[in-house]
Amino acid sequence: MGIVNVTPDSFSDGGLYDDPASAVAWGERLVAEGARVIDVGGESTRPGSSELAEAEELARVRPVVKRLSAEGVPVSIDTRHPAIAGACVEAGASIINDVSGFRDPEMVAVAASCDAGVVVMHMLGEPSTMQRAPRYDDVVREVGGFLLAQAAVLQGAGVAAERIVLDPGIGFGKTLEHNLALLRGIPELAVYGFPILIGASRKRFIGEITGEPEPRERLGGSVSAALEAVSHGASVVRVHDVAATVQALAVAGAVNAE
Ligand code: PMM
Repeated sequence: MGIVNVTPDSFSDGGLYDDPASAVAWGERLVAEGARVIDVGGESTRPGSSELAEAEELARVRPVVKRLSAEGVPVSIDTRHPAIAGACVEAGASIINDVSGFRDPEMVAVAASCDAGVVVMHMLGEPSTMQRAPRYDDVVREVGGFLLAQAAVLQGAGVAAERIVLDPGIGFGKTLEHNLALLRGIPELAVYGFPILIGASRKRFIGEITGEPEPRERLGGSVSAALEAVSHGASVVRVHDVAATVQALAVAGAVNAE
C-alpha cells in the first residue's frame, strides 16, 4: 500500500503533494513502482494535530480518489469522517481506512452500506492526546482485543469477514517498546484470521532506534520494519518508499520461497 498524503503538514511528507494534480502523479508513480493499493489521506493524524474542517479534507482527497480510481488503481481512503468515507467510496475508493477503528457508529453504517474493504486500526485516544504517556498492561492483548471487538461490531452490522483487515496502529498512542511488542506480536494478532496491515514507514520509533531525526532519511529503517512485519505475518505494509520496499520484499520472498 503506497501512501499519498494530500496534506500540508504530515510528519513525513507534508506539503509535497497538496494539490490534486501532483498527488495523482505521485500515486501513479507509486503504482508503477509496484504498489497494489494507494492510500489517499487529507487529514494529518500526526501526534498533536487538530481536526480539519471536513469540507477542506473532502476538497483535497476527492479529486485524487476519483482520478486514480478511474485509472483502475485500487484506492483506499484514509479518513476518520463518515461523510468523507461515503463520498470517496462513491468517487471510486474500494477500501475505507479508519485510524479511529470504526468507533463511530456512523462510520460502521457507511461500511455496512457499501461493499468496500475496511481497515480497522487501533489508536489510544485521539491524535491530539495519544502520545501523552501511553500505558498498557499487555499491549498485544489489549490492542488485539480492541481490534477483534471492532471486527465483531462491523460483522454485526453486515460487513462480511472477508472485507476486514486489522492494523495495530504503530505509533498511535504507543511508546517504542509498545511498537516493538506489537511488531513481534503480529503472529498473535493474525490468529484471529483477519489479514494484518502494518504502517511503520518513516515513523518516530525508527528515529528512536537509529537516532535519525529526519523522517525522509529513515528509508533503511522503514524497509527493515516492512520486512520484519511481513516475516512475522503481515499481509499488507503501508509505505512511503514503494520501490525500495517492493525490491526488498522480492528478495526476501525469493530467499524464503523453499
Ligand atoms: N499511519 C498514518 C496514517 N494512516 N493508516 C493505517 N491503517 N495505519 C497506519 O499506521 C497509519 C495510517 C500516519 O502516517 P503518515 O502521516 O506517514 O501517513
